[in-house]
Amino acid sequence: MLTIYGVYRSRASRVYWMAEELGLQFRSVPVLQARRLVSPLSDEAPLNTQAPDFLAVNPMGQIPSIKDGDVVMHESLAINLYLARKHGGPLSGKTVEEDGLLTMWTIWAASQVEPETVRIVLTYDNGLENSEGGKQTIAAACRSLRRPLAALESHLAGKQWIVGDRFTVADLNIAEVLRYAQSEGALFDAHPNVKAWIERCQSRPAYKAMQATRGKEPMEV
Ligand SMILES: N[C@@H](CCC(=O)N[C@@H](CS)C(=O)NCC(=O)O)C(=O)O
Repeated sequence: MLTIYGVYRSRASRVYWMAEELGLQFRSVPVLQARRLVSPLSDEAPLNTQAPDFLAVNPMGQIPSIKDGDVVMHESLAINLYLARKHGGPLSGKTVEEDGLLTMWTIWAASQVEPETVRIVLTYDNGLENSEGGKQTIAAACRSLRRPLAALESHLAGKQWIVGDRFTVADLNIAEVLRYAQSEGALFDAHPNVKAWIERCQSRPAYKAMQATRGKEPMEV
């Protein structure tokens, strides 16, 4: 059975959403981010990203990771490409060409979008969004997101989904990366195709199921 290491309040949410979409049975091993703990290496600390037992799974000390038979994988977006390809169906590419586009859009999300959206979400996580420095960080990230969002806006003109005529792993991966910027409503108001598309993605039952479980997870540990 597929094992997912992580917690829902992390990038593991992407993999949990994917597993829901595919109707996969999985075992979830809760691994907390070490940065959320005062003494991650103490004997009483829950399993976390700096624990030797977890570093044996992912020497990078990051969640999510998966074990699937003999395969151990890290990198949330790559895990989703793997699960889509392994389990097939509409979320995966029907042709080599579609497969190439799913990979392209996923790498685009990781390289062109995520560094900026993470700056935004971390500013909020650290409670700095109303500080002068925090406001400047968010404004700079929003400026850097203008070009990728404009590109996505024109790509989505007259389209419901990123690749082909259906929801795929590319939609899921990009929607999860962009979710980190959703606090910035004006960014989405300025890109109505992107706004309507992300709402479509987030209205899917599998997304709602993932969010329902995430909502039950404690914010503080
Ligand atoms: N590129 C990696 C990034 C993984 C990552 O940075 N995960 C964070 C949680 S969202 C983490 O494990 N941080 C370790 C920590 O905070 O201790 C991926 O997409 O899987």
